[in-house]
Amino acid sequence: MFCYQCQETAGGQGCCVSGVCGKKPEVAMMQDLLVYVTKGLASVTTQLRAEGKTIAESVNHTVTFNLFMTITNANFDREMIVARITETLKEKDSLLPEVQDKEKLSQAALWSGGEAEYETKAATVGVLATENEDVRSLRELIVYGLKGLAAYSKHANALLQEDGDVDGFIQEALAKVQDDSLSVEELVALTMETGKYGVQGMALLDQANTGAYGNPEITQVNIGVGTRPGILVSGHDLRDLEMLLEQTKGTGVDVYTHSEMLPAHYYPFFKKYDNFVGNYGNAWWKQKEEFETFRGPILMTTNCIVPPKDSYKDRLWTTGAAGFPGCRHISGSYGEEKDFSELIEQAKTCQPPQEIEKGTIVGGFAHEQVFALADKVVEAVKSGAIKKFVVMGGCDGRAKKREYYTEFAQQLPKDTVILTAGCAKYKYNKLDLGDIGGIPRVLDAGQCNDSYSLALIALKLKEVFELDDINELPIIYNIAWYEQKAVIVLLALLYLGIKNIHLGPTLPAFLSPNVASVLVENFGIAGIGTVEEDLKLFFGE
Ligand code: SF4
Ligand code: SF3
Repeated sequence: MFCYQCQETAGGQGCCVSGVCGKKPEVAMMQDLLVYVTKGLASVTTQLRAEGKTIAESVNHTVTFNLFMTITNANFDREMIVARITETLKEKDSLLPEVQDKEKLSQAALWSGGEAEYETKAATVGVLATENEDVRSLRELIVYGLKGLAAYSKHANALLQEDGDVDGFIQEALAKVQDDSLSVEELVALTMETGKYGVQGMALLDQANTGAYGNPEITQVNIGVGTRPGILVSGHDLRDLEMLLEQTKGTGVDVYTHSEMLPAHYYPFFKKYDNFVGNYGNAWWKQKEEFETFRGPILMTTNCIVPPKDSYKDRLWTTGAAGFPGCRHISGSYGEEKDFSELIEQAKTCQPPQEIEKGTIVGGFAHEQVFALADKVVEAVKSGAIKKFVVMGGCDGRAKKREYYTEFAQQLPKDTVILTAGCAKYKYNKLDLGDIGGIPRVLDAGQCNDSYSLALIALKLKEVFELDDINELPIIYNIAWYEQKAVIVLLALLYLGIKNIHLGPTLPAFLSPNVASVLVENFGIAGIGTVEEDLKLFFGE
């Protein structure tokens, strides 16, 4: 196996023996093959579109679902992945006869085989199949961005929102990364275009979420526990949460959020459920301790799954693109009502969660809420009460080096406000950082996809202050990354023209030295230093 798609990759180089995330080589190989056959399908659909044909929504969904399954920590179930490969080949083979000019198709589009051949084929189609290091780097940067974009599209699709342009682009880009005739310059341009569609995909998801559940609003979220048994929901899929809340009504079972599901509390729609008690615990990587003490069933709607301990494995359930061998999976396609009854029955037999924290945390500062506070914010900037905003969104992770973000938040000058989204916030959202004239110093917009809100807020401030360039705003970007959703967020910010983003705790292993220098020269991308060095760099103090 070879995988270097996430920040925790072995030795900062690549996982070759087994994944630091727990991904076994036999799973990694099948994921490589799933990506390959999905590229083949994308080559076919892209050619069909060029020939004037329309592609069915179900085919678009196959592509996004497949990519989502290969995101870090989403799916560890080899059998599920093998089944997807078989289905995808079948779908591709049924479309193939419709293509008029087969010369335009990639090798992946023309390959087909039975399960017995998967292993041998997988060994030839991984990341290292591209020999030129810079081409490989750009191809993977694009594919990882597409994985993030596919995940966000899939969440929007779950709420029956579609954007055919985004799907068309994902497939076209997948077709292009197989094309050996593309130059490095063309691949750089395709990277930027991926960012453009990243913005469009996040906008689609924002519309889907706010259309279904209202605009996030300032909310105090309970981090303590109640006295009844509970179900813990993690991941990013709000539609799954809605179905679970409906089905737990009046059952005596409470529902709590974990990690990336926390922002669900900010939506007006979910406030009507009396049994929606609060948020339990912290970011994804604390699962081993927190799922144990939770005592009830846990539903993983997406990434990030930490391979479970035996002590709670029978309480861990997956749905959607998530999967783990030996854990029960709840099926249900787009628009279908999923049946959570077994999980709810299990909850009834469990002890209430053990209290690990008490109190509340505040969030809900997505675009509309911040726009509603715009006068106050603008006044605070004009009066000098707020000197700078610091975007500290992105992912959390286990690396010790990430303590940097806690210290950085603590040591920031008191006239700065942190804007955040994603699970990176758990590094500082329980510190008492105070407020500036009633504006909390940590404004949490929501999930990682709600980084879109942060971009809208920046654009709004640019308009209010009548600036020509978004980079003239008093905003610093110090972003943490872990998996591929963060890659699409980064590409989206670059597309919006944001420069001098600091990315940590380490730069991606998949950036070759040459590709990294393109990013440094054109966008001023940089890593992080020590807290002291960086505070000096940003504030000259
Ligand atoms: Fe390694 Fe990350 Fe790939 Fe897992 S996802 S195998 S930790 S690079
Ligand atoms: Fe977190 Fe996975 Fe990235 Fe969605 S839950 S931000 S790491």
